[in-house]
Amino acid sequence: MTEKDSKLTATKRRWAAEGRFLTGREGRPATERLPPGQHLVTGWPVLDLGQTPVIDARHWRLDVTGLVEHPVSLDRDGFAALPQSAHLSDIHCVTTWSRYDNHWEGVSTRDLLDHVMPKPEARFVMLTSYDGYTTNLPLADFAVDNALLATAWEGLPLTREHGGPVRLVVPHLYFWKSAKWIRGIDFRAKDEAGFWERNGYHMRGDPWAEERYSDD
Ligand SMILES: Nc1nc2c(c(=O)[nH]1)N[C@H]1C(S)=C(S)[C@@H](COP(=O)(O)O)O[C@H]1N2
Ligand SMILES: [Mo]
Repeated sequence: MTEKDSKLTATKRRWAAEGRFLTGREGRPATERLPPGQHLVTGWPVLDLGQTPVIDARHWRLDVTGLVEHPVSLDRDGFAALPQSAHLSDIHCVTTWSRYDNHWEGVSTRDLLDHVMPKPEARFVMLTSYDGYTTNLPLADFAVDNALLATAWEGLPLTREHGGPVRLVVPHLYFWKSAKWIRGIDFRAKDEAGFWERNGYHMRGDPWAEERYSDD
């Protein structure tokens, strides 16, 4: 094993260990797929702040900053050079719709983490987007094995209205945590509220625990 390989293995082991402490996922009964208070839809609703940013792919960048060993500013080619993954997952929106079986392709958050190497004191991430949106989540949630920076849905490039060219998908949390048109990921020691979290939404947003609003 090279030194780099053993370092990667150590990081992956750390994410896995942190994931064990996640609440909610274990609390989910194996027979139930629809979280409480949700209803199933077959279409895919569009929800945003009322403006769809126009992002020229030639100028797109993803800046990874804060408590990481290797901060990066990735352009389209740098992002495409990262390992590519595919995941199948369900969407749960806090406005009560859920959509099953979404096929996503992109860069898994684990592979991004192995690229930037978060420092031990990093515990949260703040995501920023091209429309001015922000959202916060615990690093352990960001790092789950089926979370990804998605560039494709159902085999086609992610449309602009759904967050293309690149959006986050963290399937085990309400969908407001899955930032569309992502432009920055900042690693932090402390949890700070993003846009909806400042406006009454929950800091974590686990659909199985119905963590919809901050007073829940
Ligand atoms: N940049 C950005 N990301 C965002 C939002 C937004 O307004 N701006 N809305 C969030 C909310 S509330 C939801 S439910 C989902 C909606 O994603 P969709 O439009 O692809 O269904 O995106 C989330 N990510
Ligand atoms: Mo939402």
